Amino acid sequence: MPLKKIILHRLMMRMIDPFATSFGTMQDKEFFIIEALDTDGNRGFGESVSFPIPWYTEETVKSNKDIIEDFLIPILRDNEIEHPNEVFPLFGRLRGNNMAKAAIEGAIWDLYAKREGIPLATALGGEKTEIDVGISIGIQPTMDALLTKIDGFLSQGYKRIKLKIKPGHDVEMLREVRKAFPTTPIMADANSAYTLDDIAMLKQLDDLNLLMIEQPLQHNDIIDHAKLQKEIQTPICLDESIHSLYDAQKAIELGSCKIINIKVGRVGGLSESIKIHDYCKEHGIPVWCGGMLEAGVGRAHNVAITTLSNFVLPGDTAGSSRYWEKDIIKPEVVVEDGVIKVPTSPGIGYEIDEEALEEFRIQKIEYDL
Ligand code: OSB
Ligand code: MG
Repeated sequence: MPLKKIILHRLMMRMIDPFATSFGTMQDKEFFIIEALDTDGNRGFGESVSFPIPWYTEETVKSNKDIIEDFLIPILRDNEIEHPNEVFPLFGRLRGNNMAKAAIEGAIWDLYAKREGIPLATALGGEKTEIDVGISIGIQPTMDALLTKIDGFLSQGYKRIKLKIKPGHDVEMLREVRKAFPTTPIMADANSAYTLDDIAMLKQLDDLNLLMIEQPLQHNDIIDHAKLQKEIQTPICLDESIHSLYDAQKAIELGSCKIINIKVGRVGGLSESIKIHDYCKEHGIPVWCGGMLEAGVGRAHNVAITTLSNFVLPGDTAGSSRYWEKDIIKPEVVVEDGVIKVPTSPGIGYEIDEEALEEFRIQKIEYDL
């Protein structure tokens, strides 16, 4: 691929509602859109999903910029790339920094699919024409507010509800929700808020018929999760602990989880996501696509990867309007009856809304390749 230039667009967007988890509350989202240009005038787009504060993983918006500028751009300058599958191995000499790597790789995948004239989903080997989606609801100030939120999202058609939990806001809250919504597919996400000392509480969740509990224990752990999974019936889904195919293999071998949440940024990109997907499929482990409160570009990538066949559980890829007054793509991602129709035009299948990009942009940096 005749790569010509990489552009970093640093954006600041305000979410309609604050999003509260066990690790903190977010409303203003600062992130990068990465644009990859070739010498033929094609433009591919990726999105970096790191947050300004390193409370989900160790990466930050600033660390992403440094890694991209100091290491990833020089690698792109020094190497010819025929296919996007070559990008992650080229970056492989550098440890970690998966979100920085994934943002660049994602832009190159989009560029590749556009050059081939095929949808990104097709380029990735996906076959679904529409995907099922659920919704992740942050911790709410009151029980009434929470029940109203759930009701509203169910009437919009979302196929499963994910509720954030933390110590003191867990089993009783979930019991009340289960009472109000006896048959709704519900799951809980702890974002690493518990330890094995909390096993008595975690066992009580078994009565609530939850689809799964996501990342109850420490963010890099697979040992204690294996111990916990032996003690509880609720399937454990790992999020934070899985950074690579290697992690997925070890977690499955140990019995640390029965389900895996794949986030493209967390695992270093689409190529590694496909590998994890394939390995999980061979080993009978269902996967679903997690979210990082993405704007339209990252959202479009999530839609594309979810078209692979083992994404059998509804993901967190909600519609643009759940987060943003105005998104940066045209059309926006729309959810109807709990499904998103997969776009059929080349690449990510959504156009960049150039006016919106400019409106939200706080910095633009260009790197010639
Ligand atoms: O743990 O899945 C998570 C948001 C920010 C950081 C971590 C997580 C989340 C979500 C929201 O659950 C998913 C989304 O709607 O994008
Ligand atoms: Mg999670």
